[in-house]
Amino acid sequence: LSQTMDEMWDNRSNGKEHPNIKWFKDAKFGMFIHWGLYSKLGGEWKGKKYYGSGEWIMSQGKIPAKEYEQVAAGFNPIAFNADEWAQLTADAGMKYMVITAKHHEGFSMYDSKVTSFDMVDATPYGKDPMKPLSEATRKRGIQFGFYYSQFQDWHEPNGGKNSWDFDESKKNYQLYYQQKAIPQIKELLTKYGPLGILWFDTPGGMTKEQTQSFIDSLRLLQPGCLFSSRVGHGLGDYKDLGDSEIPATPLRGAWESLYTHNDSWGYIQHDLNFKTPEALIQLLAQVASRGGNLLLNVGPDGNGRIPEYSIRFLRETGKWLKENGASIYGTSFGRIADQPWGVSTSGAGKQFLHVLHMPADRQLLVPLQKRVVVSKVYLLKGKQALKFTTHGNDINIQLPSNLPGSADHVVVMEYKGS
Ligand code: FUL
Repeated sequence: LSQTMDEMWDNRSNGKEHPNIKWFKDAKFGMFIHWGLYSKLGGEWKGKKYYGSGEWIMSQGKIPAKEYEQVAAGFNPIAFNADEWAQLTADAGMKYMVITAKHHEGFSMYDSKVTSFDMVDATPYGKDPMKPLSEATRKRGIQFGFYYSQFQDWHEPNGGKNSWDFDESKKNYQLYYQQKAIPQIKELLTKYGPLGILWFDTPGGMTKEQTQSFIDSLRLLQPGCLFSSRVGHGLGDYKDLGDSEIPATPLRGAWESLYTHNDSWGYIQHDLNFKTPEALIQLLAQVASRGGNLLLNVGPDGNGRIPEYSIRFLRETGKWLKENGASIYGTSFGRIADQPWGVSTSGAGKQFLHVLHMPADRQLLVPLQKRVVVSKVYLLKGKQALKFTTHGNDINIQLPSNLPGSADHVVVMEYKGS
């Protein structure tokens, strides 16, 4: 029997959804932040530039764990300002934040009692940035969550995937889980208030049964927290797609596409390939048209500054959302297949038509599967009514000729019937 990935996902929990999944499904847009020691390196080690994703520099450069530890001694992100990061997230129209508590490099970006390779003990900064950030974020009504690389830990002799330093065949993954990952995840679930999400990454070293009991024990600490599917074995409360992946057609259930603003998750000083506000708005509309969330990453530098381009372009995106948010938040996938002019999202009794490419003749052809009675058509911004005609099942909408430029003109089509 061939099951599509989508069907498998829908069946994974026997149709039982986490009671808190609603906020996630409605949120549609989240802030992802990759911040660690790699941010200080900025894609450069011993005078050599690296062009992969910044947070992989330790692996790319095969840097021994002991040597890499030294980076912490120079990590002093004094420009970090929790309120600024949280405010940017709010200004961008993002409804949740996920930040790296520990990435594959193994460094804890918070005050951990489990190891001294953490922000408080190992750096001149000496403070826990996650505490004020979690508070500043929640204060603005935004869900706060942590990314945690549960299996890959290149700093620990028993952690996953550091084979340039340690002999993989001699590793005791269970010991690593017991001594570092599990106690650390428990810290994250108990010291930072109610988390919206625990964003696991790169599973390994656990059977499905072990993963299930791992989840069960964590649930006791915060039953309300959602777990991402990268916990492994098809478990978790919602599905994360692959990095920078968008499905070609709608996908049911709760899920998330993850993209980064330039071409790297962690800060790289020589990567200035930032997506324009127009590109970000169109990406968000496309992901929403498939029924998912866009988790968009920024990579702050070693001083604790979010790149200027990210700040500017995210704010621009947020301006568009202020006027057009009704076509994104709380919507489900579009019922109209992709058209040359763009994509659609659905609200109750309406379709939002996202005009990403303006047709030269300003005619919007909307083919419908079946006949519906269209009662009203108007521009979402400004509510200007639009003329339309019906041809069989198709609707033809006339757009005004004097529309100012926009990455996404949203047309609302209200109708009776389903
Ligand atoms: C991947 C990681 O290996 C990357 O470094 C990044 O964190 C991305 C979001 O997920 O699996």
